[in-house]
Amino acid sequence: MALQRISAASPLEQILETLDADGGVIIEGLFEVAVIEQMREDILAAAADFQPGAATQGLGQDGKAFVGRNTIRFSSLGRLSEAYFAMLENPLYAAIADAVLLPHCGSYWVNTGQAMLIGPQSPAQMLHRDCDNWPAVSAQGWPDSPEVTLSAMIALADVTEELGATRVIPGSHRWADYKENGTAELIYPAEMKVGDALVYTGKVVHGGGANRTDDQWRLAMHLSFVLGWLVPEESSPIDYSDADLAQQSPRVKRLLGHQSYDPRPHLGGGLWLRHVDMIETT
Ligand SMILES: O=C(O)CCC(=O)C(=O)O
Ligand SMILES: [Fe+2]
Repeated sequence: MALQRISAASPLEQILETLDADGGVIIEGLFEVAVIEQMREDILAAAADFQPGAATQGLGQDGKAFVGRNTIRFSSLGRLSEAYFAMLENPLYAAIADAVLLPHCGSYWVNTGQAMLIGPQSPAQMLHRDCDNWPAVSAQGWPDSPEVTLSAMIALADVTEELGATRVIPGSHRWADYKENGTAELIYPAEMKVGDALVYTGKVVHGGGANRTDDQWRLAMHLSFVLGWLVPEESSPIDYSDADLAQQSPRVKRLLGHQSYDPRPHLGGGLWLRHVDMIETT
């Protein structure tokens, strides 16, 4: 089954219906090319400081195997590029995240914004579900458990199957068995032009593709959100000081952990408090 491609100019309802039906959708032109080109330039300038295969995802050798021997990854992208903050303000991605995540939380925050550069001659990444970062929540009541995370794989330059386009199994977000990750015949490569993004829920099976070229890099970045009552992958709250974010909007401050979590209108308590009080944004 193919992933659907939808223009960013399409009605939100149509995008949400497709995402709900397939678990992922390619949104053409989701991000402004000028913003993405700035991001690409800043990511490429920083990439020389990071060794291929060095990222551990916090899991040592297991994490390295997940990331890949010739893949360069790094995060804290707002420390490298103003473009990151513009991406966090993207109104369509915000509307999709609101629709998918706010039924389960008072607010969500950044899970990670991460450069994911797949080097030449890399094998495909193992197929997986991103919601498996929070397995107790996701496995309980699967496949009707809450959506915990929403991700975008964003093309920083054109991404082809040969370069290692993300492979997705449309419909796998509804499979009866949470542990079933499918097989290669079911995958669909999310080929994209610069500025397009594959938006997918945490429940859909996917993985980075093989880079079969001898000398080209797959230039993409990942930007994901997670429910505000779960711990994100990236420690944004300590990566950015209050002063770093002084000029940013309340939304960006909240996304980067500079605001407490208020569960309302859902049940739950206030979280991420300072001196038992709410951290407010202004
Ligand atoms: O690099 C990619 O295309 C996908 C990476 C991914 O899915 C992950 O690391 O969770
Ligand atoms: Fe993933």
